[in-house]
Amino acid sequence: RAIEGGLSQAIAKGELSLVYQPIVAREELEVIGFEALLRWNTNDHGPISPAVFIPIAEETNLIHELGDWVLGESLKVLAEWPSQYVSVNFSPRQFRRHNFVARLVETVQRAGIDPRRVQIEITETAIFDDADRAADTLYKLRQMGFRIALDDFGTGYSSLYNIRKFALDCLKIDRSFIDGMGRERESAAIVHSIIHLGHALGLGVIAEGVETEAQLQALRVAGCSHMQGYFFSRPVTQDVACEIAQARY
Ligand code: G
Ligand code: G
Ligand code: MN
Ligand code: NA
Repeated sequence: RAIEGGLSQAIAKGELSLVYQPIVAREELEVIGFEALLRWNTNDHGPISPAVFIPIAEETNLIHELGDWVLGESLKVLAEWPSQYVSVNFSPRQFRRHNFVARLVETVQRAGIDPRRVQIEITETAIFDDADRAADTLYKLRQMGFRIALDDFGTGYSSLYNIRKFALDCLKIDRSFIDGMGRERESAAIVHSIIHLGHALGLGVIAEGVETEAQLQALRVAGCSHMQGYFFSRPVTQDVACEIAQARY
């Protein structure tokens, strides 16, 4: 397929880049980390969304090459921030790759980075399909000091019973629920439930897709610990991320 062919050359052609979106803490709204988000700007057809090309990369081995590039770049920019962590998305196949933990540890050590400044974002599908193996992988990562975030929480098929098994640091509430919060009682109820669940399990909760002051206030009242979204900042270039990180607003 055309996308697959283009993607296999995207790194060499310099068509890939990362943007970074701040994650803020609820009280002072200080920036405690950034999520790294991949962008592909093709010379021939302009930008293609990761929502389109990540699934295609997932079907082939290209996801590993892309993932290695993303991690390498994320660790480079991390060295320019005073204290923040970088939150990196890993697709299910990356997470299940042979020697995933060993490779990650080696890359991070070689870059001279403290694993506590690296957050691994995985989705429910990555861990609930083979729960025992995933639990073992997460345990090892956590032992090494990595942070673990469960992304898009609430949209998958997680068994709440199984979630106890996993060594997690935080849940990321999917932005569809934040979006619906002001309009539908159901979304608001789900947001509150996830925040309570997080507290009960000793996990942080990051609300994604916060776009308005009203959402920020509602989330604060509900006790949500961290937030991310256009209200604070869109994903920004490496240079802007560095300014934001230094300013610690
Ligand atoms: O940034 P945007 O909303 O366009 O991202 C769309 C989707 O692509 C999101 O689900 C996001 O998690 C995913 N994504 C973005 N960057 C990466 C990446 O570096 N690796 C993986 N595996 N997924 C990514
Ligand atoms: O699946 P994941 O959570 O990794 O996807 C993150 C995606 O959400 C990114 O593509 C990012 O650009 C997008 N995003 C981040 N903040 C907002 C927001 O406030 N509103 C909307 N609509 N999208 C957002
Ligand atoms: Mn994410
Ligand atoms: Na998400």
